[in-house]
Amino acid sequence: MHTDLQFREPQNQKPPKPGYQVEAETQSFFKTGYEYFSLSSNEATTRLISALKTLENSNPDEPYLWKEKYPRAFDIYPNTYSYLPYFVDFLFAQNIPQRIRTFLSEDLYLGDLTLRRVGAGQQYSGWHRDTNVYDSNSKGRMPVLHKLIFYPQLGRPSTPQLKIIPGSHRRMFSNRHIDSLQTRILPKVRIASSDNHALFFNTGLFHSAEAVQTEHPSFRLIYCFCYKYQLSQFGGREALHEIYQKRLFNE
Ligand SMILES: O=C(O)CCC(=O)C(=O)O
Ligand SMILES: [Fe+2]
Repeated sequence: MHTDLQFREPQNQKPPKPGYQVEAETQSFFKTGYEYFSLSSNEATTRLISALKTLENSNPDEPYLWKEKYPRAFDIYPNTYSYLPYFVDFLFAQNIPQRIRTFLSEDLYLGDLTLRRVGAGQQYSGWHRDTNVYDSNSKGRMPVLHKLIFYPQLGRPSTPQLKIIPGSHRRMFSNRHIDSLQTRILPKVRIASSDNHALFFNTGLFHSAEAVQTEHPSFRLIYCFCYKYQLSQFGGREALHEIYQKRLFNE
């Protein structure tokens, strides 16, 4: 006769609690959904910043051009990554792959990157989650992407760039209107332009771009990170995927 008796724990011996350890940074990232961290100064970063400064005053070299993606927001077209190698160099010079491993305890892959120039006027993008599920309709990429955004200061006074609501990635209401109430009542964190800081965040977090109120445009360098199997969602960027993976595993 079958009996499961042999699998029982001895009566007077409590089984140990399953033990596991989660790094403090991983826990913190899970809770807040973002990390705003200092960059180190190095040659690759200096090169990138001076290239951005040049682009502040001139158009990209032909055949590349600024193309309006949203009102007042222009991206380098047809893509940013092949315009200069500095955009990918920056990631490795700043140990971003290692940082991602610390925040998430796994590797992510680079799906795309874009340099965006935003001109003065009303904010081009208000409160949103890049991926949402309202009344069982989903919008945006799945699973949710993580982004690294660098808002360079380029020798100007620091200005507000983005607002985020810490922890909001863990708290999505299925009713859009109730969900958006969070943006009225919860504490926000403001991210300002800086040549020596960058933001890494879960894009399920509520975030909102600040209006540009200066004469000069404001820049953001946006990197989209995803799981390996999601790379196919970024059609036309296969060469970038290869460049990133080669460096990720060989450096
Ligand atoms: O341009 C910005 O500051 C924010 C852009 C944004 O919402 C995004 O990349 O998901
Ligand atoms: Fe967004």
